[in-house]
Amino acid sequence: MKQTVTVIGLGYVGFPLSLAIAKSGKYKVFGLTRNSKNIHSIKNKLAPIDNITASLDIDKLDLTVTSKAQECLPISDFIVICVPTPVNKDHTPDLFPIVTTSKLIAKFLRPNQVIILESSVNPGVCEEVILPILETSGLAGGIDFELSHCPERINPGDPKWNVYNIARNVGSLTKKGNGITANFYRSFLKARVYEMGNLKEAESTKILENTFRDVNIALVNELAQSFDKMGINLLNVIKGAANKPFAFMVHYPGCGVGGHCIPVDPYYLIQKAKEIGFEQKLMKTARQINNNMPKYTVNLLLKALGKSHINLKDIKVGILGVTYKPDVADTRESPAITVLEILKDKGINVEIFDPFIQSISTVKNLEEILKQCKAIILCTAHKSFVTNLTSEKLTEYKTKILIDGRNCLDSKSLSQAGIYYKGIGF
Ligand code: SAJ
Repeated sequence: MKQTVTVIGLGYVGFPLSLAIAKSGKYKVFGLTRNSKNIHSIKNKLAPIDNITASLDIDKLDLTVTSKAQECLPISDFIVICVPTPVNKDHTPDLFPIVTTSKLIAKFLRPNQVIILESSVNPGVCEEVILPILETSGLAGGIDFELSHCPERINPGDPKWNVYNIARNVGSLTKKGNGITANFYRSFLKARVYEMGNLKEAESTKILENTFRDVNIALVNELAQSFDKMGINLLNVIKGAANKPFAFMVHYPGCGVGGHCIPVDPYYLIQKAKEIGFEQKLMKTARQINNNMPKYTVNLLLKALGKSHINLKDIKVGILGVTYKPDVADTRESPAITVLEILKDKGINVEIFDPFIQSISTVKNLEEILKQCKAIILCTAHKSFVTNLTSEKLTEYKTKILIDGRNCLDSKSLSQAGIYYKGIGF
């Protein structure tokens, strides 16, 4: 008799996961979501997200998608929580999705169920937030049911790393429960599954991974500003440092840090540390540096306009790309959105084009924006931009200024064509 699994949340994390579990053929899988759009897509055999591993044939799988918790939670052996863990406007953690989901599970909780959180949280959320809510059922965690944490590691748009081959860490209330949860993941993944000492260790691995990335990006973003003043090409310096065969990991400067992980996760730990009276100075400074990059990028444009004796009133600025990373239709925490807000606050006329986000685009294609805008800020290195924004094309459309927020274009040929080209860090 197959065991039953319910995955709550069918976005970038939950949908590929529910597919992977269903594809193993070992479980009856339910996808539980309130998102009727996702339910509709999946019932019509369409992946609700553009994650590469998710565009597979859905109707051959034992995967039932529903919005009715009573249909699946009471009969599930494993319940996996894959709901968003965003931050509020003041950067404090927004645990509302986790809390409401935990309350929903508590309503149907029964003995021997294994509740697994995949969403990224700071150390302590499982035991201090989720566990007390689940125990309102009258059942005791670690005795009547298990609570585990297996932090998600999805890298949207990555053609190589996917839910099947990315190693995972698992932490639980009890050692026995940890073994059960680790073996559950081992039953449908190819990757190694590592058993951590406890829930807090598992929660902390994810925060460390992403804070590490945010701090290192902040380092090169700060260097981009000082090296620019010193007339040093940071990209060449990074290239040189990268040929060191050990103890160096490349990160690149840019117009800012977006996405649902990197710019968000550090705030969870900053807040947790604050609650216990500790200030995470380095993480906070890194967040300030990265959050300032959209403003720094706009200032590069203003400087270019000044140097080119172009009045702000006389020009329309084109924004190329609004997603937070290339070729992924996701604008969460995207620095491009902040660039747009800054330009609009300055009363600058803008046009927007992102082939992945038609809803925000104000023109239909790249040619249209080049025709209308003689000053361009590139915020996302979509493949189509890198391929088409050649010196020939920009000369044809008489582009005057190009601020390359992702250092992804051929600076030499554009400058030689007489275009005022400026990257971040050179
Ligand atoms: N960015 C830089 N400079 C860099 C790298 C990234 O400015 O050197 C910017 C990107 O433009 C983007 C943001 O940071 O706006 C985040 O980029 P990302 O490549 O980290 O993209 P994410 O958010 O999809 O990160 C995911 C994360 N995966 C999980 O959290 C499970 C992250 O941990 C991975 O390290 C990352 O993929 C990856 O390796 O690509």
